[in-house]
Amino acid sequence: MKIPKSHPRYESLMMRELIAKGVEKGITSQHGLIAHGRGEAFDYLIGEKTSIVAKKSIDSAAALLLLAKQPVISVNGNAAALVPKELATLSSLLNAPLEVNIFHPSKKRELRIKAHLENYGAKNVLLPDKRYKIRFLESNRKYINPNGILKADVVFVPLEDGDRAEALIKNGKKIIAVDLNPLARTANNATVTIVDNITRAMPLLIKATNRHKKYARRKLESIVKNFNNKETLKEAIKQIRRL
Ligand code: PTJ
Repeated sequence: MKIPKSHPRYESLMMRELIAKGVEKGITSQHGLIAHGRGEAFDYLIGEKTSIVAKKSIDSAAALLLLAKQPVISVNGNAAALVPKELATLSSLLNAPLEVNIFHPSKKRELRIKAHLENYGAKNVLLPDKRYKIRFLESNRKYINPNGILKADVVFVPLEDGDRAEALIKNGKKIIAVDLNPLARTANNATVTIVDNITRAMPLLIKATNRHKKYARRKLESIVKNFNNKETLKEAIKQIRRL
């Protein structure tokens, strides 16, 4: 469907279009439509723009990713549909693999997500391997790649389901989440939560990573040390209440 640029909800409608197309192409699950709707509701509440707190989280996320020994970017059906190019760019900037990890099991969808990311320039896309799993998790998301999440110290997990974020933390990983819902379990379990739409957060994260690449390690460490996720979430909730 052609959406006129002059439409007051142009960006929001374009996102819906990407998600709907993702389902048609077999990249996004049907449940992804519902998850997107939940995200939209929270986006409306935060004013559909990146807040100052979210910008701080993005700074801290970039520093944490640059300090990581083995960062990995986890990709599900929604993230792949919304920001494939940005995921590929972040992956090459950090020299970090993208790892397909989906909640609703489908080998076919995993392969389609991988091909879709590669179409957008991704060079290193890993798939889960049923011989390897993380502990403390029952869902399909427990299966991981031995060269990806298994070895990773920092995992970037946009649009997560709360269970896995918690399990990854219990497995000793640091987690960066992007979630529009500051009350979500994922948001509360993550090391750094970016309360923003992934479509706005990804370009800013790429910019911050490029900027921070020039910083000394000590400066990156101090950015991470001065970040407090609980306070960030409290502030994000306060902002919604103030509207
Ligand atoms: O591809 P799969 O099988 O892995 O499935 C992916 C979904 C997203 C369907 C699955 O992980 C799921 O059901 O997720 P949840 O539990 O509904 O959580 C999704 C979270 O992402 C919710 O807290 C939403 O508010 C949030 N969210 C949705 N869209 C966006 C978002 N956050 C940031 N940007 C968005 N565009």
